[in-house]
Amino acid sequence: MTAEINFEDFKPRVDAIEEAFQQKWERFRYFVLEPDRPEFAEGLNSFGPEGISLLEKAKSALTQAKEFQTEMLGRKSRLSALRKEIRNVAAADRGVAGQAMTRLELQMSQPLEIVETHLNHFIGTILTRQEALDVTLPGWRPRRGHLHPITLVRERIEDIFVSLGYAIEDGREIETDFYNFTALNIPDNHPARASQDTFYTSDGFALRSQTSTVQIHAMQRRGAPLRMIAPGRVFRRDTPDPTHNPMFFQVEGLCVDRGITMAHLKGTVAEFLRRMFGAQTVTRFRPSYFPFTEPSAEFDFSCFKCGGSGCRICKNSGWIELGGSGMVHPNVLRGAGVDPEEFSGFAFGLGIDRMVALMYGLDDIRLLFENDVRFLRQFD
Ligand code: FA5
Repeated sequence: MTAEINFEDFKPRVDAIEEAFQQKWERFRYFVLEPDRPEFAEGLNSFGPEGISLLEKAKSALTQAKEFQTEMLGRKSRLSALRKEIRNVAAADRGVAGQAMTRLELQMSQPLEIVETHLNHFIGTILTRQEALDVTLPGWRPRRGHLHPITLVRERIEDIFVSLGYAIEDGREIETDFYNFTALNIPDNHPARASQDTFYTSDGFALRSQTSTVQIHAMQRRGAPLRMIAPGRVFRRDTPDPTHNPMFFQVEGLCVDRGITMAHLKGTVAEFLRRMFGAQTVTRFRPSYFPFTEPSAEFDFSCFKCGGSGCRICKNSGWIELGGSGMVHPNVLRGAGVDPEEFSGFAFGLGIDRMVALMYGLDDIRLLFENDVRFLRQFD
């Protein structure tokens, strides 16, 4: 049987628990204050490093307060162990010992309960504020996109030719040897057929190297008479530089009818360029050679910047080179099923990318395909 203990011996053990409580309580004492008091937030500072948010600190304080409560008042606490000893206290002292224990228990449990309630309230307020939605705030307006400069110029070219009575044809980007070369009167040994100049697929198709291929498709499909333009992408094995890309855009033009002459070609190109660059624009034709036209000519127009006196854009020549043209070769008409005895026609082709560069004063056409939004935004 255990020896009886009196209150004198029991009391120091109660005091020791209280002392342990007081030491740790120091950190939690701010939280019995109302959570909107500045001291409350200050008290949280010891619950996490400087950088973390008040919310994180409050969550950590709440976890630690719960651990503290378990340590002091839980089943395995010193208080709980001491409570079991009460029956060993001498009967005369048992009442006071019991009262001392109850007082200590309340002294610890009540403030800790307040601390937990306040911390929960504090955390709840922050979460509500974070999730709050101000329905009166203006919404985010999505940024409107805009057309690429090449598309802008292509559409302008299309508008002009549609108003001159031309249809718009859509061609294929992958072509057979026949459409890319043979039907265009390009002989078997012509350098353009070499793989140094043209991209071939492994099964013998070629990426079209010019929009002239659409001439053949259009004549085969529609027959003569015919007026069409065909804007589109073309591919050449050119090394990129300020005026070359391996992929670029051309516009092809074709007019086939009875009695079409070089005069119609010159009149059409001159009218197109006047509408494109202004009434003062002058056009000139220089003799040239293309296998699919005879005679052939390249055409230039007077510089839209300096009007012909010479500047940086026209490299001081006063003229800007734009494209190739000519009277459609009888072999091409015949190959596409049009009788060259009855019909004649003219064709022309020009590069859109260089035209865009000239119009917007770009000194490098590679900018057009770098997809740098800082560059593209300028065309909004
Ligand atoms: C032709 O492609 C002919 N098909 C034009 C033609 C059509 C002649 C109908 C007669 C009848 P050329 O190879 O010169 O021609 O190219 C025409 C235009 O494409 C050039 O004036 C130039 O503006 C543009 N061009 C050529 N190579 C490139 C390139 N690598 N990058 C950007 N533009 C280019």
